[in-house]
Amino acid sequence: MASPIYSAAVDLGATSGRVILGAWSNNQLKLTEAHRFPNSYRELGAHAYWELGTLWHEALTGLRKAVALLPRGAKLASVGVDTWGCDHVLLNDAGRLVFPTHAYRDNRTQAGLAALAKHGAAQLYAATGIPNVFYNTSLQLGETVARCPAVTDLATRCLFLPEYFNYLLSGKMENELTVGSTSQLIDVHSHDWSRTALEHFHIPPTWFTTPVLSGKKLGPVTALPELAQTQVIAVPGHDTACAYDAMPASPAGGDLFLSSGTWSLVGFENAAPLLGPDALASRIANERTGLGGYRPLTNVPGLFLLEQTLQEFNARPETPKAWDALITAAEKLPAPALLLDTTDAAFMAPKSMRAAIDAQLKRKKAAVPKNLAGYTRLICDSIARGHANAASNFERMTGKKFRRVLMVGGGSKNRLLCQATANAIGIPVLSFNLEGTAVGNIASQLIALGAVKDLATFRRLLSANLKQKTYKPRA
Ligand code: LFR
Repeated sequence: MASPIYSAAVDLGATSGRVILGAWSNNQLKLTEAHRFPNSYRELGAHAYWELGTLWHEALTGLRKAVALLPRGAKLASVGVDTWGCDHVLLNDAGRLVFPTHAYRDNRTQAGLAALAKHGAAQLYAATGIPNVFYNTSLQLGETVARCPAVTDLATRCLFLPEYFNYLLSGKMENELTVGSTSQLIDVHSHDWSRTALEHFHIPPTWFTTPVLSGKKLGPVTALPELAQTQVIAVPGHDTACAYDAMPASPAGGDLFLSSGTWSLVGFENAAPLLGPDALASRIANERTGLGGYRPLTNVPGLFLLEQTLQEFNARPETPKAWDALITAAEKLPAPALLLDTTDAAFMAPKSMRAAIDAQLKRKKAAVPKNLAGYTRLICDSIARGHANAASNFERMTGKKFRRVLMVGGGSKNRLLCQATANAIGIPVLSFNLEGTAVGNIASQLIALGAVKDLATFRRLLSANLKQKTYKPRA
């Protein structure tokens, strides 16, 4: 038996981060969670920022723990980093941060969002394939440059968060395509930055270099002496691109992908982008795969609504048993008479999620839920309706008929959400108890190391060993 190949995924989400150790042997991937930690943005005055020092500290702690898990004499071959999209740092050539790192939920982009909606959204959609959404990097950098113009004298580089962590690990500054494609600044027809978009937002083109594709070896880890022989590999830096790579998709097609977490990313892989007024009105984002393909998707507000509500009730279930009790109570309730419009701007970063939900219901003259189970039921059914709307938009625009939904991420453990999604779309949901983002991250490393031929091979091998649960649609 060949000895296993060990790779680590640093996988940072907006509400939690983890470092996962992958061991590949006999065509099977075994995952061990080395470290998990909470993450949240913090408000300072009127703005919201990420705590990068804390994230870096936790990433290093996780890597040390991953190394401690290795059998005697074994080496960590590689490490890759993925994070949520859009957020970025501005640096000078010496790698010093010259501007604080805002969180994408900061409301600083509202004026730009409204201005672009009035003028320019369609041209930018034609250029980048990305709709006008409040979190876009384009709006964020546009605001930075307009409000703090001196930043253009200080900054020489813009790195997205996974690229910044790659830099801290390896000393190499590189932009990468998948996370770049969340920005609304990549040309939808090439693998490079869009001049049209950069000019529109007055963003210096010199801040970026041509993005590398997934699998590029950046060099050995320089940040930790014990990892001096470990390669830093540029994996798909965008967590959603990693999650999509991990989908055990049928080679025959017909699968709709759903990565369910803070957001629900509903989409599929396609040879070409979906463009034009209908795609723009349906908020379809033509994000990119690690090798430059297209993954048209809709970003449906997801479990952020539930997470925030649980926090407010001070009742976040801490164990699987406690989760089960909450979900069982919610399932027993009658279906809500009216579902939420989860795209309501009031749900994006509310002071109180419960109050925002109640306000929408009152506006629509619907009764507010009586208890936490009631909110849980309403939120899950409403998120599922969002999934179904996205699916029917894709079918209308492409003439495709999806046969199954493949679901990964935290939400795939929530049977209420899985069942509601099957019911709302009317096709089976296959849920995989899979850390999709970490698996996709490690898949790219294994391919770059030559341990697996390509992504299709990885998916085939992965499917052979995956546990799945099927939710058939019910009337
Ligand atoms: C999910 C995700 C989404 C992106 C959102 C904001 O974690 O990366 O794909 O739209 O976060 O960046």
